Amino acid sequence: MKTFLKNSSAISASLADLGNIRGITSREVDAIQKQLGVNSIRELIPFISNGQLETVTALTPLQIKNIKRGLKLYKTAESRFPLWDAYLMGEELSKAIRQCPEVEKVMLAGSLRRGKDTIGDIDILVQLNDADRRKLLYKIARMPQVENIIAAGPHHFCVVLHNQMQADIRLAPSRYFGASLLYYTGSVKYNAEMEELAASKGFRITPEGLMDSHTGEYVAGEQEVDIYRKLQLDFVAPELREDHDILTAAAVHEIPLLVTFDQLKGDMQIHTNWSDGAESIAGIAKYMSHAFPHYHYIVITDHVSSTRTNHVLHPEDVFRQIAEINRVNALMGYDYIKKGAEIDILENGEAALSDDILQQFDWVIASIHSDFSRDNTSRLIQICKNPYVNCIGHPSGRLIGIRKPYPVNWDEVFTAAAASGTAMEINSRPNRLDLHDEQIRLAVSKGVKMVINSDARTLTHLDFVKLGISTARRGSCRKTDILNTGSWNEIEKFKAEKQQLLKK
Ligand code: DGT
Ligand code: CA
Ligand code: CA
Ligand code: ZN
Repeated sequence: MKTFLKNSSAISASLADLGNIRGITSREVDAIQKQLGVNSIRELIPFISNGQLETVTALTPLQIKNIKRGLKLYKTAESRFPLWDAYLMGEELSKAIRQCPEVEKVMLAGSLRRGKDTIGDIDILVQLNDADRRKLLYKIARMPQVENIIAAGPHHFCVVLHNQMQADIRLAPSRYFGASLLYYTGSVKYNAEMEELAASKGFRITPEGLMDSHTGEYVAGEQEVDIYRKLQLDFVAPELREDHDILTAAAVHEIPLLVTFDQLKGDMQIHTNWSDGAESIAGIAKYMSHAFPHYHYIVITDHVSSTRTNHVLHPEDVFRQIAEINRVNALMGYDYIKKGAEIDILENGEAALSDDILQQFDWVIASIHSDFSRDNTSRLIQICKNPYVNCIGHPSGRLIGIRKPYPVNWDEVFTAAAASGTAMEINSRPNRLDLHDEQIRLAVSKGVKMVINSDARTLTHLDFVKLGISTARRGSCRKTDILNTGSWNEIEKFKAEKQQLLKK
């Protein structure tokens, strides 16, 4: 399929050929040409999006399905990809593109740059000299990640990857790189709001630059911030460019200064091989002290349960685990590892472990692991009243693409959490991202403290916190809203305040 690219002068002709669709027969090509009047893949794509391919009578439903599969036009609601997978692939492609000497700059755009929880396709913006376009296309076609190039215009390549993701690679010169980045970062709704605001000030926003509406002249566009400045707006971080009136805040300089990854001082939910994790306590500590040098502490939070049998730590083994943590801390020379637990919330909202056990831990996360369909408002409010429960884990219970969140009146739960001094987790696992943006914004507005955790089972999972950070940023969190940007002393203070308040 990629051999046609060996001769680069044949690129445009071959790309236009319907016969390049993997597995298509000449009879099928004929039928499409006759009935839809299209001659190229690029012309065909709109007919697929609007369902007209199905009207080609000479094609059976199976043939239609195979043609779509051959093109891998998978950008549909059912086939969105987890943010983490798209992030890894986006970084990998960007790195490969950056290595081409003619390329000056590469940035991720689209929903990936905004940190949305699922991604339809990857958007990449490349700055390069226009004359080098063909060279770059040739190199992209030969990248091991790329299966097929399905469209190649003068400033846009659309490629299908071997892992079935699709990527839009767009080109822009330095003169309007920022304007293109702004446009292709989106969201569509945000772009519409920006366009309206620009129009009210006498400008037109285009991917080629901010233009004067009257003269049509280019005004700004090298960097995104140049355009914001011209419009007298604060810069809006990509994570905030969604459907929530952020431009009003930008106009009056009330954009929050968002939390960043390097502000995190520790990870407060990590599982080890004492319950359902793969790594030893010593192994995790050794790895983390190198891989996350800015962390001051980590909290080991194995599942502790007296009723569940598989992959849990039994309460009678807690003291052995504490002894092991003490041993590793002694080797490290300070109390780097804190002793935590993740416990179940019972049906009636009580903790599944008794107070005397809970008091052994430095940090207790309580989570709902049963009854996922009922309304769990009262259960979550009840657990907040336990003085030894410090945080609610993955509070909404959603598993993206698998399980809907259970019904909860978040207004009431966050009120209870703020009043009791119970933190809420931003769980960073790619299929959780729980709480998510809108819930976080509401929680923070009610004064709830948030904790960003990896909930790792393996060493590679520890990187998930990057997703927790982008999710927190989407929820408008500042450094001060995130408990684990503080020192361990501050966390001790947070715990003490709750115990003081709820003393039994
Ligand atoms: P996705 O891929 O479904 O996860 O979401 P996005 O936001 O990455 O959407 P995508 O890839 O279709 O387009 C990337 C950005 O390009 C989008 O966020 C905003 C901009 N864009 C695309 N189509 C339009 C449009 O029709 N109007 C405007 N104003 N902007 C658009
Ligand atoms: Ca996209
Ligand atoms: Ca796209
Ligand atoms: Zn859990």
